[in-house]
Amino acid sequence: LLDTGMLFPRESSSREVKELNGLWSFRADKSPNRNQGFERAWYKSRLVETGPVIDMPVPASYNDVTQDPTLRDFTGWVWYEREVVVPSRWITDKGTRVVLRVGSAHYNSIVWLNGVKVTEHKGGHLPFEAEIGSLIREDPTMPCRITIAVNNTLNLDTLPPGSIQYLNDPTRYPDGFFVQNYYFDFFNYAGIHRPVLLYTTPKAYVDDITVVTDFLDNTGMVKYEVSVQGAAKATLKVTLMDKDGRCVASSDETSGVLKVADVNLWWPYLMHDNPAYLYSMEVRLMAADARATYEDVYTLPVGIRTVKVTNTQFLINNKPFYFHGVNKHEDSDIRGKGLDWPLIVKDFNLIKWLGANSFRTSHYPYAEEIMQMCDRHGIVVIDECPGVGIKDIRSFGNASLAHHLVVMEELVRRDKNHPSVVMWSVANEPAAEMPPAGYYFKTLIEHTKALDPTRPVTYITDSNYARDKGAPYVDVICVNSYFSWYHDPGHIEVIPIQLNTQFENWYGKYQKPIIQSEYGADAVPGLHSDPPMMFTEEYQNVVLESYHNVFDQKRKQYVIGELIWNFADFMTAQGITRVVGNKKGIFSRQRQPKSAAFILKERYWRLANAT
Ligand code: GCB
Repeated sequence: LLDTGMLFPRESSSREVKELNGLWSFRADKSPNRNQGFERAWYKSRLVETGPVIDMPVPASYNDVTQDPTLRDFTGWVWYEREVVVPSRWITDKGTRVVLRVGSAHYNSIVWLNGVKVTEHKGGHLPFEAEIGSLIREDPTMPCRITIAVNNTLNLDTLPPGSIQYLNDPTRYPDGFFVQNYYFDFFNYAGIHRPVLLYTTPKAYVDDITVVTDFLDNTGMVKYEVSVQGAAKATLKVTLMDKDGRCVASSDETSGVLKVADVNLWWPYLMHDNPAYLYSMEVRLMAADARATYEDVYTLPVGIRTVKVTNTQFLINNKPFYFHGVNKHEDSDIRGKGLDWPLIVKDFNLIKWLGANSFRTSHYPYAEEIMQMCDRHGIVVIDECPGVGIKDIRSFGNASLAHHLVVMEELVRRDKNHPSVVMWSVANEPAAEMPPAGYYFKTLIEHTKALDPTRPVTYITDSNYARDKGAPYVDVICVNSYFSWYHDPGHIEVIPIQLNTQFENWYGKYQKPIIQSEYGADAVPGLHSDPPMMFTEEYQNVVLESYHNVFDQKRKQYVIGELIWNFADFMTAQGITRVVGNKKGIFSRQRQPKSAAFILKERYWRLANAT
């Protein structure tokens, strides 16, 4: 199990944050073995001294920023570097911990400070960090040079998995030709995707906080546990404050239960007229050593709510919750998967315009900044790990499983305190009928439940209800289907019968509630035909409406949600079924509505008003 916390870096009276976003120097290692950077130790000097560099924005995917097709489609190590001015008080005050944090970099990363390796991390969607205080103090006159090498190569043990295929036929391919194959349907954008920053804490500090919430009648309960590092002896003051900053409960213990009278529960928006209520939990740590007294202050937003699953319902605060929402991607023009505030805010505005109450983080964890927005806006989240494209039997092996367990540990550690997160998804459309899938998902789901006993766990399936080997272990059945698209293309009339059969089969076998976790059809914006034909806006409309008719019959029984595929068009690898990306968005990639968006808007508001 992971032995440190990963609290979101926040400023406080004891903590400073310095963002390192902006332009970094950059070079892709295009040497034949992709390894020149290591052979020549590019991290030892300034990057510009070992070859040409270009400007690269951080955060952003590097793929779509230049005019160079070999960089867009690059597989291998790329090198980022910049120098930082560290405030002198951080250096002179030896009681200050200085931490370098990367919000995410895809996929495998190694980080050096002034040529000394400080950390490495496998996995493209979760944060990692390293303490660098002692290194920057070694020679305070030296500039602080940060080098980050990032490799986007996917193999059978990465998550998501992929494989490299060498094509050695000299009559057909140039020398050294290889391709990166992967079995998921979005472009393998790469680079430093989320903010890089330095932050400080005192030497003795709050390392982690875990809250679990409950309520009885009007009394809220916040069960908490604080872990402290760097202090043999410390005193703690935990204060829970309401929205107006008034203390509603407090304690001096490192763990305990805070009771909140006349509790304001955290409700999804549309479900309550005072939704998304957040308390603030201030954790104040006082530690003393022979020379000085340190104080660390960290404030965590806390939403008090419960989640439960029955045979037929999903309950939030004991009230049935029906998911009517979207699947998303972190994806947009030019920046690829790079965190972008205008885009994030636009997407939230569109979600609310639609009247959607939820989304799934298909197919990997999104930036924690997005999870915080969900907490504040009352948008419910199914939090998915990057277990997408597990199709090759070798990806069910021990090494893959071991890594998958670690990724779930990292995800739960980061997102456990978000009230908006109501369920974990450990995978999307794995080859769940293969023999090793039973053991694999049993282990993975049990591990996730041990990490977080409070949330249901699922994975998203597209396999046959009778042969799916992981379904016995999930709490909620999440099914994807594309009737009249990938099956019986053009035949809308099959949808009612096939969709009814799908629901009846799954419910009949498992008696668990079901979410239609994907459905949809591609529509090229502006393409029209009546009668509808595939790829037109009209066809997308009738597919959605046919699905909706069936949802409405089953909604009162055991179908507990519908998530459209997809919120917006997004980029994919090039292939004969994709027209510059996947066009199943109800918004274009530029976030303009197709006509389906208006159908969903009408439906979601109707559903919201019906509950
Ligand atoms: C799916 C996948 C999703 C794809 C979608 C499609 O089942 O889960 O990643 O993009 O279908 O459009 O094919």
